[in-house]
Amino acid sequence: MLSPTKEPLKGSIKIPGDKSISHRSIILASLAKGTTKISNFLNGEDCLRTIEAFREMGVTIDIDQQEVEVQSLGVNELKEPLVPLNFGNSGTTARLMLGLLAGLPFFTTVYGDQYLSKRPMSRVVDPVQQMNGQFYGRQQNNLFPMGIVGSKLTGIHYELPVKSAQVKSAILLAGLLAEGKTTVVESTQTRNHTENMLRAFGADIQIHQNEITITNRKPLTAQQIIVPGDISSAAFFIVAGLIVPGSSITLEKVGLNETRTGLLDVIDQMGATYSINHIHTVAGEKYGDITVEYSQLHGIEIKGDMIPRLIDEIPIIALLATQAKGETVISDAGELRVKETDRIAAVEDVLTSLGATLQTFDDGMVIKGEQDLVGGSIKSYHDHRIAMMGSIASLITKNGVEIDSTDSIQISYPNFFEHLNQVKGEESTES
Ligand code: SPQ
Repeated sequence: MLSPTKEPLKGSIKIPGDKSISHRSIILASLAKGTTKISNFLNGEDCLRTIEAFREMGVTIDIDQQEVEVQSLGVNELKEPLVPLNFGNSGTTARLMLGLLAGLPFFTTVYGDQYLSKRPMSRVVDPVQQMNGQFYGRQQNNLFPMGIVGSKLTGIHYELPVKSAQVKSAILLAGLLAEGKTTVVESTQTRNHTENMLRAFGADIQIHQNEITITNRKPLTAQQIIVPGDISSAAFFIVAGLIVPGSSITLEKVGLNETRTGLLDVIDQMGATYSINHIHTVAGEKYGDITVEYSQLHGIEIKGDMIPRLIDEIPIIALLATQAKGETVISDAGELRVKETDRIAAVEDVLTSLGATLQTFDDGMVIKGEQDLVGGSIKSYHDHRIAMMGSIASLITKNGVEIDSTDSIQISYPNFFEHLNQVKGEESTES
């Protein structure tokens, strides 16, 4: 049982490394000849799946806490894996690797857990098939498990029909191995970590407004990477600090890439008191320290181009909205239905179980605040972001929160409970 807090939240937390950037650092380091050193790597379950996949292809990867060393002979020396690759719960590993494996000269089989096995892959398979990729999966090549017969790919010009950084990245990685030019056009910008890191590794990548073009003219060269803290993980403590009376928390070295900072714009519009200090940039990625104070907030509308900039934060924003005066309307977020679980349905179930009322619809929800949360038993749906949202909610409930399982939190924030207890001023009892 997670009990409500009696005291304001205080202190400073060193937020773990960004999940999206950690995945990409392993992928590009494995394609580059030489030794890449990665600091502040997210040592969580999803990123470890990406590491394991490349180890099966013959890359030497040593990991010591948050420090990783990747020694690769380069993309041309990757070996056919002897066993099926297990991507666990990781959608990012799945989508990015499909793009890459399609262009490598061997056969691979891939699979994931029961949740990943329900997530759509045709969004990647369709464009990469147009590049001559060959996939054999369940339900017309839409679902895992899947076999990939590596082939010679040819470049394409592709307009993304879905606002997805994973699809964009998969096509760029396929383009890195393809003959000719590959161009991806986005109607709304999604997170651009793949582009930033490809550039840092020396790829031939050109960006003109919303068009990204890659050719395979240049081999990648090994790098030193520092991964900023994950703003999607910081989000839980940003919201905690805003909703627990009297709180003041600092989140250190958090990634501030503008394709990810929609939450900061949201809290700004809601009237939050917060500041950002010590800003630096490494390999095109900005980071800094975020301090939030307990604030009186009001509801706002969240939609359109803002959505990809905060898609993973919507569950915790929904909790925030229960504590803001007036109506918060979230729309254009239908993508939430195909995440680790249907996050619109899960948010509705969790908040309702805790005593809140909200209305959901196909691509969003309406929440009227302020509402008192009684607390109770909730299901996490084996979704890390739902489990962490429920844990943060416990702080402001009357009776506390019982979660069926918090194991999924290992996916993106292994020391979440240590940090939660730290800001509560309590000894760590759960991890
Ligand atoms: O890896 P996974 O499971 O897809 O992770 C999630 C998350 O909440 O951690 C989504 F469920 O984040 C995605 C994000 O939603 C990570 C990501 C990336 O690293 O490229 C991009 C987003 O997904 P998408 O489908 O919009 O491209």
